[in-house]
Amino acid sequence: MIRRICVPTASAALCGVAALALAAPAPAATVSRTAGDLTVYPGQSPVADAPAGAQARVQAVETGDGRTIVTLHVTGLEPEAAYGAHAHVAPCGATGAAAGPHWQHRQDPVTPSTDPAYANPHNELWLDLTTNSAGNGHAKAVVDWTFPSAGRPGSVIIHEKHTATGTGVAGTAGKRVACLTVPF
Ligand SMILES: [Cu+2]
Repeated sequence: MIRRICVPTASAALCGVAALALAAPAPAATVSRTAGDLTVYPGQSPVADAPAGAQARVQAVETGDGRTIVTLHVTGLEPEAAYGAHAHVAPCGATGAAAGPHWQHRQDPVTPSTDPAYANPHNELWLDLTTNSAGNGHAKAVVDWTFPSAGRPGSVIIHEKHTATGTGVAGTAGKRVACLTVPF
């Protein structure tokens, strides 16, 4: 049996198709929903900074079949700019560094993690986006796992450029220009 599953968000519905076995999977469940002013770290980047007053909204949904969907919406960033974004391990602090490294599903034994086997969008939450002419943008990450009961990410960091994927640079996206604390 094939059923269409839709998850309402503030702006639209996220829809997917799920195949149901004899026993129906658990229904989709919203894990967390966070919205607010971004903590901005001005003057970090000549490429794409984060203006004061920029806002973000993050929602995490467990689909009920072992997957997790995380969405990011931003407003008030620089227009037509290519930002990187990821879930990081710690909440936002006074500097971008306070959020710590990227949160990983399978922890890379090497720090910093720039090995594409670990620093990739299946093992981390990558939410890169390009803003429109008004400075607004959105991104969605879909991963094949759910969050552990303890040790979840603490924030989403916005970086000055899109995320690199090559060996030795995987996961890097330049300066940290803004942050939203997200209790995932
Ligand atoms: Cu990051």
